[in-house]
Amino acid sequence: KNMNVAIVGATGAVGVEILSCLETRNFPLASLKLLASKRSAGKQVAFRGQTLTVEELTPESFAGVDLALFSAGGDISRQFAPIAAAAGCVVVDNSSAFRQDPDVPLVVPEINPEAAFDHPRNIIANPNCTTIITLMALYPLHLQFGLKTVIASSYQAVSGSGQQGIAELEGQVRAIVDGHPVESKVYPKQIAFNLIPQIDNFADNGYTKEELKMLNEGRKIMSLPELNVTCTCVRVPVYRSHSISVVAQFYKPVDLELARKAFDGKPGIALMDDPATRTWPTPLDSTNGDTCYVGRMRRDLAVDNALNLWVVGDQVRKGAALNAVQIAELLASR
Ligand code: 2RA
Repeated sequence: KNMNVAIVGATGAVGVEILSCLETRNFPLASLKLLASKRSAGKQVAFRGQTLTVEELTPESFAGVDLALFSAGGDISRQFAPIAAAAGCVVVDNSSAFRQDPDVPLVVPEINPEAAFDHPRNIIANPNCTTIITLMALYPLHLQFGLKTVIASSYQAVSGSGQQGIAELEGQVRAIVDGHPVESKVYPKQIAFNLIPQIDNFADNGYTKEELKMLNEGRKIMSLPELNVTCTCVRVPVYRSHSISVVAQFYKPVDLELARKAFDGKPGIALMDDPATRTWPTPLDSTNGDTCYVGRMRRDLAVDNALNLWVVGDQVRKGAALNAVQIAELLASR
């Protein structure tokens, strides 16, 4: 069914990638509307050999729209997603605004596709990028061994902060190479050649909201209310892909050879793992691609009945834009 689609936040890092996914995946479009702030209105954007003009987002923008893909921050989603939904539009929202709402499904198409069709508020939430990428590796293992506990550390690309994050890293590297003073606006300290152990705000328990997303979203997406997750999320000077180091403990006895086969035939995830040939995935291997990669898989030495593994994935694509478009494809398929 050809759909009338709108992209809210069309000029942002994720919005641009959503457009690319719609184009390369030949999404069944009846029409496409690009919506952004007043500042971006009027911009010309190439799409399928045509030129589209970015329009200013207003409450009236959703008339005649079947599906709206939002990636313009939580405030815009909280204000406009209910307006779009009330206009009869189904919203796929990339922000964290509705993810924990019991009436809003939180969907990774490879994990819980059926949840996408139960959206009483006409809103479907796209999970956080780090959650999506980590679960792409953990879910096949969960099916084999029953996931119990996750201990993770993430190494998150600056694209997670949008175009401004990418620009800050590039600007700082250039300044350092040229011997010019370094400016930090997006992050509290220099990110170039550095690591920042805070992503999003702190909660009362000393964790950041980013770290609690892995716990809360993991439980909801896999319907595992007993799942235990502890996570440290770190910003690293990488442009586009997130990497996560994971210790995953299971209920059923773990078998490494069986675990290595768990990804066979699973779309969107692949093993890249052979220590003998120094084969393991890096952020540059997943950047601009649709596939998440798993490597360094081994039985954990400290935690019983657990696997230790390394996962990488493109934060802008599978972490955000591609996952949202795949949800849209699920809806278009019915
Ligand atoms: C980040 N996951 O990386 C958050 C939002 N994209 O900043």
